[in-house]
Amino acid sequence: MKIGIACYPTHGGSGVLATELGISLAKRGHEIHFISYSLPFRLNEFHENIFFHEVDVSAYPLFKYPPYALSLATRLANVVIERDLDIIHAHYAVPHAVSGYLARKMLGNKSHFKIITTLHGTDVTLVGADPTFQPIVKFSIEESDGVTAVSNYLKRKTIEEFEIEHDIRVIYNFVDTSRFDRSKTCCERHHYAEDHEKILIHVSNFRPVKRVSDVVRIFDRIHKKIPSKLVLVGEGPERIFIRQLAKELKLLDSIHFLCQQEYVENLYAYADLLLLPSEQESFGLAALEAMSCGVPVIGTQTGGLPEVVVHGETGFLAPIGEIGSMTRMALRVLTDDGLRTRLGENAKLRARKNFDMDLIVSQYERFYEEISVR
Ligand code: GMT
Repeated sequence: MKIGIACYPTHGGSGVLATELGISLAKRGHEIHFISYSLPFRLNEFHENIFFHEVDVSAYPLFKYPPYALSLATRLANVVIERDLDIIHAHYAVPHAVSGYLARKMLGNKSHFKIITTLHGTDVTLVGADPTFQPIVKFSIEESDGVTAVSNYLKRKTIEEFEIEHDIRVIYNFVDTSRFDRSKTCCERHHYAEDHEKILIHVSNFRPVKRVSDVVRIFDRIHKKIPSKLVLVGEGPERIFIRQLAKELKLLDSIHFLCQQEYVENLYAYADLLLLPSEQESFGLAALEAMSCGVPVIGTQTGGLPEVVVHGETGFLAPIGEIGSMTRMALRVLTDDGLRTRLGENAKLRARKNFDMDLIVSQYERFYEEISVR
């Protein structure tokens, strides 16, 4: 099939997932066209069957806000015609699904491509709940030929939020378990911690919804009890405040602030625990990638995270903001080698059994086929 993927090119989960999906589909022989404002993260190597089409947005003085959705719609319509696409797969409803709809209207009978929209989370829970976007998010979902959600939670939430009657297929996020494998990665542990210290890790886009300050406060309590280091991976609006908090708590020497990492699996290879105390998480791709590397997760009972992390089996979940409980759970895991090994092994197995790339990409392929013949 010839598939256009419209996505954010950034390090957010939706962009990562869209890119990995495109790479995997290309390996299966499909022709993949990424359409975005810059080259997606994780796509910087040569891949056969993959093409990138950049969306240029003109900034005329009259435009206070350059209309990206319109430039994207125009580019999508061009690529559909030039490359004879069968499908546009929009990742994150706003603006990708809306631009896909516009492209279809622009082309009329010249093309019969299908629009598939994958809902990732904040497009429904935050952006979608905002009254300025709510009606257009609902419209773009209803006008898509096929809609997927990354968890059962997100499907329920979408139906509740938008009173959608359109069928929504749950297709979970996936991980390349052969790449996210502790035994295959290489990095020098001693760069991050002494032999006797434990390593905690947190990976996110540092938005308020991730509650990174809870990560630092949990670490503060742990650090007072056991020798440990915290590795913070990612960039985003909260990062500056988090650094300030770390300074106030006199933790700057014990926290490594790393920017976005292309090969985060190298860091998971030595991590003892992932902290993910998010306010909302429709799935939690970071949790899955850590689990695939055998790293237990301490997180919150929120959104779709319990569909990924099984409490007591692959990690522990607590109510949002319960720093005390999360600290106690983390200390248990860090000080009990047997428990940590058991959770890590279970996590690795769960990732392989339920969320392996091959398994989930096949589900997307079947969904494309189903929608194409409708
Ligand atoms: O808000 C974010 O964390 C970014 C967002 C994205 O679209 O890039 O992440 C969402 O999509 C990921 C991939 O499907 C999910 O794993 C994340 O749980 C989800 N984030 C939230 O729901 C907060």
